[in-house]
Amino acid sequence: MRTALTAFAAALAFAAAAHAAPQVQAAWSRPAAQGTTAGGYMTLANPGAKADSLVAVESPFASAVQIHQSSMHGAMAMMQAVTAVPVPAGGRVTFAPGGYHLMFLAVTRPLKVGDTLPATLSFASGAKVKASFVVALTPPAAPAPKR
Ligand SMILES: [Cu+2]
Repeated sequence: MRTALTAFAAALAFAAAAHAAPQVQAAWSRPAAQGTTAGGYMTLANPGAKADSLVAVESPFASAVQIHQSSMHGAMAMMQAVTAVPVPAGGRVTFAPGGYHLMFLAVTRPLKVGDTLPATLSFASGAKVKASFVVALTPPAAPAPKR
């Protein structure tokens, strides 16, 4: 009984937290050999009325996950780790090659096209959002109107 009540309370808390939590859309990663680094790309949407920031990412299939930002310095592409990515209220942020991206460090298994890579995204608001990164060679197509 106690366990059931605890689970119920947890479900309520989750529902409340999920209400305005940021959403992860079109998450994908690229194929990678075991032990190497895989990039992670997605769109973060914030349906809430308050700005939020992505501050951490964890995946059971990576020894660590870093948040990076790529930029061009003259003709050289550079990337650096960032500690937070702001997601404006009612806005969205795209993670894509050449811009913000996740780095799944030392993946614990080979990533092949069609695999999914689960991850948990933590936000400054305290929201924790689960996502599945689909391993693919190209970004997932925009969702078709009737599917
Ligand atoms: Cu990077």
